[in-house]
Amino acid sequence: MSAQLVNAAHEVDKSFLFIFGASALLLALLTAAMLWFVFRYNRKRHPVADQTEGNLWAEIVWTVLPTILVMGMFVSGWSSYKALRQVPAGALEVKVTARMWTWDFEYAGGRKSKILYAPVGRPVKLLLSSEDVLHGFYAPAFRIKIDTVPGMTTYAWFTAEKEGDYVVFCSVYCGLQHAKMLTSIRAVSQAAFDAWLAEGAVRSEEAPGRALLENKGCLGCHSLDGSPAVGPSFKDLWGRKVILVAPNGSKSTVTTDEGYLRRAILGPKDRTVEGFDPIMPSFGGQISEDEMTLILDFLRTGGKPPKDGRAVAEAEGCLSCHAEDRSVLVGPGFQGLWGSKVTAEGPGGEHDVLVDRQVVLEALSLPGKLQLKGFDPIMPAYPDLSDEDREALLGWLESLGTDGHNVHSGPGGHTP
Ligand code: HEC
Ligand code: HEC
Ligand SMILES: [Cu+2]
Repeated sequence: MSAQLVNAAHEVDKSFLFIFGASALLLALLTAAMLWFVFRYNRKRHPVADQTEGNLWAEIVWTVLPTILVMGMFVSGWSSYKALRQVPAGALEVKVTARMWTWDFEYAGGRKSKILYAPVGRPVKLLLSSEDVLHGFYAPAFRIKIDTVPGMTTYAWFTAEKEGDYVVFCSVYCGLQHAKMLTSIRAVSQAAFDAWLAEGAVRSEEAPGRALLENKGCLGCHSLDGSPAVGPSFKDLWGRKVILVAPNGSKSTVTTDEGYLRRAILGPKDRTVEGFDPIMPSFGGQISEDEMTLILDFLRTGGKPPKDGRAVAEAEGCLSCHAEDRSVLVGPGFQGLWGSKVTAEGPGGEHDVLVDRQVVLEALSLPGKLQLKGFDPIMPAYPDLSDEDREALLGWLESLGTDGHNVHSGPGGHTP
């Protein structure tokens, strides 16, 4: 045996065949001997039993033969075991993380995936661990089955010889969705693999929120389409009312706003959603603030592209009083408004105000509160804007603003 075996699976097969063959032979011999004794020494042919004591040859044969056989099985088993444990040099390393109830794969360079991509003909070394309980990585096509243990890294390797999809199971009973803890190994040509690896970084940015939920394993327990799963579906999660149950059984109703969702994800949780088991792991320390923003955005918008703020402004009629550029219609032009200083007048006289998120929110809910100098107080209130529309509008205004040196004056005044 050399350390450069192309594929340990063949060694496993050889060993299996040997042991199977030896067992089959033994079974055949024993059955034949048994039948022979039944025939030759039954009561008709052999009414009186012989008493035989101490047959040296028979004792040698039944000691030596089985010993040889068992040693043969050991040697062949050992050689296949060695092949499984000796990873050829130059193997591609992939990090495998098991968690209830999904598999994550991470490649050099940071690309992650939910199914294991492997180039045909190249040995792949798996470095396995678990985030929660004991699982087992079982890929029968490649004759590997190895435990994944929390807090410990185990390894295994394989070489795919043909392109195709090969199933991967979890081999350790690990809870409710154990049977669904499936993934596959997708063997592709080296060229296709390289292309996939290169394209990866770009593609995972397309829907970063969704990719994150997938990478963090959330989608193993939460559905996106409203279908029932281990946890509540993420569909329309934002802003709904949920009933929470405390360990002592008392119930309370909360609205799923940002603060609540943060706590639900980062824990520690003192209450669980009614009708569900308290098995959601707490992700405190595992989710950065940037990632949290992406997740919350995704939960809020359901991954739909954000609404176009300009379209909202048009639909709500803002553009009949406000121009998109700096020109003044009935109200100040939107361009450059955000982030600029405006002069407001009130009972206490004139004062400068910086137009920021707070000011715009107020303009939409209590337009009379801040009265711009030189304009008529006719800006209507928009108390019924949906959160989504309001955020889209704010985003759009912000994108038009912040050059800092704007002067807005009323229709009677002069435009800079
Ligand atoms: C092992 C399964 C599991 C995983 C993994 C999991 N959750 Fe949960 N999650 C649950 C269960 C069960 C509940 C409901 C019980 C409770 O409140 O703890 C829940 C509740 C929640 C809630 C509150 C939902 C509501 O209706 O109030 C949010 C938000 C949430 N999970 C987000 C996440 C996010 C984000 C991730 C990934 C970072 C994640 N979960 C990973 C099982 C899971
Ligand atoms: C009927 C005309 C009219 C419509 C429609 C209108 N505005 Fe105004 N808006 C004004 C006038 C006039 C002012 C300046 C007087 C004032 O401050 O109330 C103003 C002021 C503002 C300001 C400056 C901040 C402030 O508190 O004064 C913002 C921001 C603004 N509007 C945004 C909007 C948005 C967004 C919409 C659409 C959802 C909208 N406006 C619709 C007339 C209008
Ligand atoms: Cu498992």
